[in-house]
Amino acid sequence: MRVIVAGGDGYLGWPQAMYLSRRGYDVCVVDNFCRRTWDLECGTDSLVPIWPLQERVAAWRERTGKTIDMAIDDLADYGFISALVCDFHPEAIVHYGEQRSAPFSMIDRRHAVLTQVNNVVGNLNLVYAIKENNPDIHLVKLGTMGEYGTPNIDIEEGFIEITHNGRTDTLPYPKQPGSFYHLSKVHDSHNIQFVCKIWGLRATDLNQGVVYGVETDETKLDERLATRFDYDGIWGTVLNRFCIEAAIGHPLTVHGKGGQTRGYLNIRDTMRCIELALENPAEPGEYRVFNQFTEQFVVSELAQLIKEAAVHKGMKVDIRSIADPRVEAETHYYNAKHTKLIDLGLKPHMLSETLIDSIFDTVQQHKHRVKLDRIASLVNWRNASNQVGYGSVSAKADEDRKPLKAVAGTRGASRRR
Ligand code: NAD
Ligand code: USQ
Repeated sequence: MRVIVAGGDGYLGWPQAMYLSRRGYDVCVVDNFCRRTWDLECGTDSLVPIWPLQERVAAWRERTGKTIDMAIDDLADYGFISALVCDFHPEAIVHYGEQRSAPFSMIDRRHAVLTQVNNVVGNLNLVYAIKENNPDIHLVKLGTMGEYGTPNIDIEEGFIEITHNGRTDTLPYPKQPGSFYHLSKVHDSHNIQFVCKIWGLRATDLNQGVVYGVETDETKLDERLATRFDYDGIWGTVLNRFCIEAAIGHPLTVHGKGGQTRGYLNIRDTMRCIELALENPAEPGEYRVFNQFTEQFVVSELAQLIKEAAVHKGMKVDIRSIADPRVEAETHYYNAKHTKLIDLGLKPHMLSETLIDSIFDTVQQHKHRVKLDRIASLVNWRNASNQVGYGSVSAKADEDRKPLKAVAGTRGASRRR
């Protein structure tokens, strides 16, 4: 099968491209490297060194004899994406190519707008490119469990049957997202559902939970094939952050009461879920939603699990509650259904000491690269103008915000090249 992986230079997109290539798919990755640019802006970096995409692809060919094609451009450029779909003839598009950090989207107005324009426009361009070139292409779109928020009832997979004033209907499950990023995913879902209805497109919207882990069978083959591993307060997700914090002797940063419950899955299961969606495509006109996670954890329970695994390896670990920088329920009911991918054949990797140990092994190897001043959660949801830059950049931004405009200009210039 021929597949475009949009966002194929990212944490999940790059290992996904290799995973599919190894199993005989013809893969083309699309990326404009905006994530690498955002790292430069935020002073953040992957814990594990990541090679340029061109070198990754060359190393993949050297190791496996297989080719992964590359297309370097912005999904916001419709001419580019439409020409690519026309030339590459994909049967499916896996769409990972969005701004994916909730804190980044909550920095200030510019980052909220950037997130929603980047995500909503890129996704709209993809569905138009499908409609215009081959409406039979299956769109496999990465959404998020955070679209649902934390309602006080069970969370269904996409739809809920409601009886109101004596009449019954099956309706999209109510959405209560908790950041401008999570909101962008809701907008995407609505747009995708709409085009399935009006144009008969086929789409799978994967409401994925928080991903953890850094190793797949493919990333292990060569250090040049490693994927990124974020730990900072903007891009790092909670379980990955706790592992790194434990390894460097930093207290585990539990937000508030730590009663926030979320769905989690190992990066290896992400790879397999996409394969399952591709192997079992939606029907023409069908918009389907799978909840893509394997286990639920309460944040405080997760901190305790990581602490126990770390202590077992001889580390000394403290858990510290810090004032929650987000506006979110710190304790709440949470019970989300997630049977559809299991029914298709997913065999989950459950979080165990072995899995935590393998993350610790990677962290030990690279912990000298940790930038200690990037660990704090610097973005507060209650502020409309957070400062996350370094020294003089922050001071200047306080004064007249020119440095942020300068950064925007740099990105625009690199895109035009
Ligand atoms: P990432 O930031 O590591 O990768 C995203 C990639 O997309 C980057 O390489 C970036 O350069 C590229 N990209 C973004 N906008 C683009 C554009 N306009 N044109 C071309 N390329 C663009 O993120 P990730 O962790 O790999 O997440 C991938 C997807 O999975 C995202 O949509 C995210 O919302 C979703 N997701 C991630 C997690 C998680 O825990 N990491 C959980 C649930 C859902
Ligand atoms: N949290 C802490 N301490 C930390 C970091 C986070 O207690 O140091 C808490 C947060 O307050 C939150 C929970 O842990 O309650 C999860 O936070 P996170 O940063 O791990 O995840 P989130 O911001 O929701 O975003 C991540 C990915 C995003 C994806 C989402 C899936 O960055 O792309 O969509 O997970 S979900 O959470 O299911 O919506």
